[in-house]
Amino acid sequence: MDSAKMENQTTTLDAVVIGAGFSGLYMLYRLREAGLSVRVYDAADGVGGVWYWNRYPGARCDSESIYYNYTFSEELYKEWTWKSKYPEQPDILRYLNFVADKFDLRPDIQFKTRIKSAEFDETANRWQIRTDGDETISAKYFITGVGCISTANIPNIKGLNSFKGKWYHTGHWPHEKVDFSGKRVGIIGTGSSGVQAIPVIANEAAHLTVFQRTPQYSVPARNRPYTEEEILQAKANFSEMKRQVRASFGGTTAKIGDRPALEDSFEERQKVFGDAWDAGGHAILTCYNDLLASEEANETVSEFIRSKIHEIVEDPETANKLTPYYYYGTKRAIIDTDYYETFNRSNVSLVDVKKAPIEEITSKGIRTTDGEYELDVIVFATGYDGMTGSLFKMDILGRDGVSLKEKWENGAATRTYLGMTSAGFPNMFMITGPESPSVLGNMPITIEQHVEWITDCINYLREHEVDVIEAKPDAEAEWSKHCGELADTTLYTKVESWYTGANIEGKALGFQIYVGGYGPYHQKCAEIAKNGYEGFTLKSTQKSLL
Ligand code: NA7
Repeated sequence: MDSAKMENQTTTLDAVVIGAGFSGLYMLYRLREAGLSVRVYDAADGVGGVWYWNRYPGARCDSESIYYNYTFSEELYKEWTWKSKYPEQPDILRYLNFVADKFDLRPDIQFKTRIKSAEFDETANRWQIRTDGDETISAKYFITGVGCISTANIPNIKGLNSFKGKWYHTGHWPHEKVDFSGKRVGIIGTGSSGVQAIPVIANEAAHLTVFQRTPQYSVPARNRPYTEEEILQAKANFSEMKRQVRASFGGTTAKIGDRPALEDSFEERQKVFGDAWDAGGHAILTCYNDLLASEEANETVSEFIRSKIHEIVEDPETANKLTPYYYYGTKRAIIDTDYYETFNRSNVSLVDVKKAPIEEITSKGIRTTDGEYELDVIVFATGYDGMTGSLFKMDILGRDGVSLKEKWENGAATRTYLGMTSAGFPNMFMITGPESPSVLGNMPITIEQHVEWITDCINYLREHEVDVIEAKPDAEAEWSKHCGELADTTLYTKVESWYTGANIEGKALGFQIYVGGYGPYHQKCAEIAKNGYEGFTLKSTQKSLL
């Protein structure tokens, strides 16, 4: 189907959606079902979003497969079968391709096209959107599904161009296999991507040198194939699972402990943490109800993981270098397969680049203040310009030609209403935008809620002949304040991480995630809709409704 109209070289649509990942695919499905003409644009030449680009060795999701799904279609849920507890990148990409085929989404997706700018035309009450192919699209609704971590961060290290070997970023991995056999490989970065890639690359490379700036806590994933019985049970339990995840704190059925950590004795806590460690995954973070709120409580779990690092890593000096001291869980909690064990291998070495920083990349490798490391390949596992990076890459101009970047002072003053809209940017919606719960949980669940809320909102506007919806500045200020106050009750704001923008040189610091949990957030959004879109100004060209 292609219901776009071409007028004077301008494509006219009801809605433009950016991104063909989990967000964009579902948004397309819903809006098309609602009878809108809609087109999704994506720079990639296939669906998948971050899962299209993140093809690095070991890439895997840290949400359990049975929850890392769309839940809007029971038929879809029952038709797809996951192989293992934590889905690997090729499987997730296959899943999203399966979804695109099942719902015949591709005809309304324009691949290999990047949106360069979007400007709100106040006379026509429409968005004028331009692509990198100089196509202009006029759309009533402008919807971003650009993901929270999709703009790669390649640190500005002197000399990269002079490097004679090959280099890659984990978020822009080649489609063909990168052969590390017999190679001297260096990897910079030990976040989730580095922790997943390191054991896999170490298995293949002649030598792997890990350049670590901040040591990380990581907990074994204990990934394994699902049994047939588990799959049958998950499918049979679909309706109950869907109900639970949508009302939950983080988009899974995981229960949060019912008591503070210090209510238990040291021995009791060791048992609780030990059981969670043995079970694997993120269970350890939810054993008690105050691990992310109380410094003392957090220290108990942090110290437990530190003791595990020292148990696993044979060389005490390496174990010391690998030992973190920030509050566990305030940077994205990582789960792994044999991460710490990998440092017992004779072909792996660890370089502390906080102590001896990287000075430059030379033609032969990486030079730190301590010496030069000769390498054939450099892997940047250096993360992303999160939350706002992909939004700021486009020139989004709202009322009076003010750009989103200007309004948000380059991230220093990010203000949204519900993390989905921003005053001065009418008829624009952000799926999992800043100040929504987004990355603090199992993304597909919160994406579905956003997509459904946006669809309901657009349907409401159409039914009530409303041309323009726009967040009121006071409602937005209130929401941003609320998000900040909630965040300040946690330890998240006390640690530098990509959540706070601290990983990007020169980026303004600010914690931009709603920490109140998926369920309560979903309820709040539903109430606002029920009250006739409280906090928004709704205008029609004939009449002003509010
Ligand atoms: P992360 O979690 O942002 O990790 C990036 C890593 O790269 C981290 O260890 C950084 O150290 C390190 N880094 C970044 N810049 C440099 C420079 N200039 N020198 C040395 N080391 C550097 O990104 P990931 O891709 O691993 O994971 C992103 C998310 O994807 C993850 O949270 C999941 O949600 C999925 P630092 O800690 O900043 O000192």
